Amino acid sequence: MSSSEHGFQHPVPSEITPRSVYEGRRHWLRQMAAGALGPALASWAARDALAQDKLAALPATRSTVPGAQVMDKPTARADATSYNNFYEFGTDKADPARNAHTLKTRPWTLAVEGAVKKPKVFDLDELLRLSPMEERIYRLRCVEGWSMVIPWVGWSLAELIKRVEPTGNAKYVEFVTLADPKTMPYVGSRVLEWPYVEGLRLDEAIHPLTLLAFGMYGEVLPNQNGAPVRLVVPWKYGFKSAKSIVKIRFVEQQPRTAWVKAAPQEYGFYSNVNPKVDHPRWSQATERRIGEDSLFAKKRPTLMFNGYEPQVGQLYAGLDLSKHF
Ligand SMILES: Nc1nc2c(c(=O)[nH]1)N[C@H]1C(S)=C(S)[C@@H](COP(=O)(O)O)O[C@H]1N2
Ligand SMILES: [Mo]
Repeated sequence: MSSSEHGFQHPVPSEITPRSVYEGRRHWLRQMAAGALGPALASWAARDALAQDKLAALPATRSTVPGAQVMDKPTARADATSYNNFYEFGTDKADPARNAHTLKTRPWTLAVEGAVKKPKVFDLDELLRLSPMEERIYRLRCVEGWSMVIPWVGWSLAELIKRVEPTGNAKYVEFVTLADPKTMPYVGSRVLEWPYVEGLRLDEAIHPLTLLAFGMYGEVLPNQNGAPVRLVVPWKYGFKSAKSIVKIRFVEQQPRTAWVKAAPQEYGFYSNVNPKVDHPRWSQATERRIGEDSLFAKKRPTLMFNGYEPQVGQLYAGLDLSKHF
C-alpha cells in the first residue's frame, strides 16, 4: 500500500508498528507523531514526549529485507528495556535502566574514517535522514543463554558504507562506542577495556541484515538499549551489537574487540550463534526466551546462526566454525 492512498507523506499507520501495537496504549502520541494530525501537532507531540521524559516516536515502514520479519512473538517492551547488558552502566541486568539516564545523546556525531575514499563525521540528524527507516523484527541471542525478539527501527549499515566508499584496504570494520567516565559510572572499572570495541568482516558489515538501529518499538532507542545509534547483527551473539557508537573505522587487520581482549579463550571474533559450538563454561544448545520464564516453560533449541542460516550461511562457506568461533 502506498502512503498517497492516505493523503499524507509519512509512512501510513498500517505500515507502522509502533509501541502502542505492542502495548495497546499511547495511541494518541503515535497518531500525532506520525503526522496524521498535521506537522505542527506532530512536532508539538515530539517535544511534549521529550518534556515528559517519554521517547519520541520514530515512524518506519516494514522492512522487506529477507529474514527481517521473524514470526516469533515480540518480547514485551518492558522486558526489553529493563533486562539489559550495557556494562558502561553496571554489570547487573537492572543497572542500565537504572543508571543510563545520565547518557547525553544530543548533540551526537558518528565519525566514519580509515580505509575509505570519503571519510565523514555525520551528525545524528543527518543519519536519521540518510535512508528511510525500516522496522525489522529480529531475534537477539545473548551469549549468556537468553534471547528476546525485538522490533528495531533503522536501516542497513550498507547504506552508510556505500556513501563513504571503502578502498581495497578495507577488510574489516571496527565499531567504537562512547566511553565517557563523567556519564558512564563503570567506564574506568576493570570489567572490560574501554571503549567497548566490536568488529565485523567487511562482507558481514555490508550484509543487508546488519542494521544500524536508532529505535525500537516505534520509538527512538531508550538510553539503556544503546541510544542514539547502535548496531544489530542478528545472527551473532548479542555482544557484537555495539551500543552508543561514536566511530566506525575501516581497517585492514581484524580488530581486537573488547570481549576477545577480556577472554580470548571464551569469545572469538566471529561469535556466530552456533548451538554446536559450546562456550567453554556452558552449552549453547538451548536458550531461555525472556518472558517465557515460568517454572514449566521449556527452553528453546538455539538455531544455527540464530535462525538466519538461509541468509548468512554462505558468508562462512569453508570456514571451520569450531576454530573460528
Ligand atoms: N557499548 C556496549 N554495547 C553492548 C554491550 C555493552 O556492555 N556495551 N553489551 C552487549 C550485549 S552482551 C548484549 S546481549 C546486547 C544487549 O542489547 P539490549 O540490552 O538492547 O537487549 O548489547 C550489546 N552491546
Ligand atoms: Mo550478551
